[in-house]
Amino acid sequence: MAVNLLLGLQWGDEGKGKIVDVLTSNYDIIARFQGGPNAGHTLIFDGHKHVLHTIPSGIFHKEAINVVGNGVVIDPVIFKKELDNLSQFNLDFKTKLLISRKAHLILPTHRLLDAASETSKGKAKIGSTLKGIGPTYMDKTGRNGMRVGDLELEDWKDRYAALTAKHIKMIDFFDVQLEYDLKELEAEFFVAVERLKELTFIDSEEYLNNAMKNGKTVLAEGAQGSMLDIDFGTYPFVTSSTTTAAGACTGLGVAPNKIGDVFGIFKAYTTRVGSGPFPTELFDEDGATMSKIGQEFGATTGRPRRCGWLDLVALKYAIDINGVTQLMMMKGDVLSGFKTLKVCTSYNYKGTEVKHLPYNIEEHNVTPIYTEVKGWAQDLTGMTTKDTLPKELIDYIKFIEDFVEVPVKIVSVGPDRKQTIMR
Ligand code: 2SA
Ligand code: MG
Repeated sequence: MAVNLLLGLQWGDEGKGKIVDVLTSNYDIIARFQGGPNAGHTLIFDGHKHVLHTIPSGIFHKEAINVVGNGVVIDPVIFKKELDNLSQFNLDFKTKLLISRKAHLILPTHRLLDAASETSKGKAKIGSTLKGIGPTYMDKTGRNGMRVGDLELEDWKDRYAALTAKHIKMIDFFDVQLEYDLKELEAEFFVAVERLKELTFIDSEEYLNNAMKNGKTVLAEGAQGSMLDIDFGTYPFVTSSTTTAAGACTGLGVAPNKIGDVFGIFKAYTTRVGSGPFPTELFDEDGATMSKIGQEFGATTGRPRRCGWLDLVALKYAIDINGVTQLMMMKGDVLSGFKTLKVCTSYNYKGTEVKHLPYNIEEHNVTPIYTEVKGWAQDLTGMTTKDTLPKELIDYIKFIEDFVEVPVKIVSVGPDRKQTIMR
């Protein structure tokens, strides 16, 4: 049995949470392999909206087991809040939600370090979610981090104290004004750790490989997007984990030859939250319409997301890196009413037309070259079958498929589980 992957191909917020939720009934296990509470996966069903940060999006399905893999970073405080928010559903977390012992912990001081680093950068800041993601992965690769499994050791509080003391010195080094009450943060952290310890810790690589040997199906749920990948994204304006397909191997302990289908999710347009280059960004009425109709606000921080046209150069780049086998197009409904749609099909890079993503895509180096296609007027949100989709939308999809050479298998026409059309 293989692991299928589901990944965002742009700068995050493609709608991964919704699609995992739609697909979950086909899988025994849903696993997160990277990122942490910087993610905001929104699920809408039965008229209610739920935002998940660390917990995999299969949690609402009766049968699915949800695994938080070793590549994830966990903030016990945010995790506890997430569990508390789900209390109304009477879910059996002890059996449905399994946590890798090798996942790293976000300490309160990691969050403070994130804030100190961002403040010290001034205008050049990354625009991080301030959840402590960067500093936690730094401690992981710097071999200083604390892991979930450490919480089973007698002396975990000593380790915590030593790492925190080091962080405080580092915060001082940044020399920025930061208000915090460490005692208060610590008290909250210790309570949250006790809640986390009530869950089941596992050696997730062994668990997943055994499960697959026993015929179980696994869906690995990515967070953020390929253009935020630590290696292949718009560095340094990226997150600190491997958001691309390879991250599922290192973040779960499954071998590359166990990867089956790779589902690539993209929006019919593009959004980005945080700083960094975004060649097709719009600063006009069209961008404002996408933002308004698409309700483009960060699901974790509430920040407005920047909006722009679909960038097929960047999309094709992401598809290649991930080995995408099927595409899923989200939020086509938001584009209803645009007479003409622009699609970026190449860049003018320092005076030359290029069809690949160059090393520098800052706006002074890159201008998008657009192909115009006809828009559609119809409201898509009530449509349920592919036969009802307007011709112009089908042409738009066909244009994308021809360019990237991968089929679009799902078209989402609204945020609800039910607003999903299979092709
Ligand atoms: P970080 O916090 O260190 O990972 O931030 C680094 C960059 O990665 C971006 N990033 C994201 N981009 C889109 N969506 C994300 N999740 C939330 C959402 C974001 C929010 O679902 O809306 O609520 O603001 C996410 N997480 C990280 C981030 O903006 C930085 O550019
Ligand atoms: Mg999101």
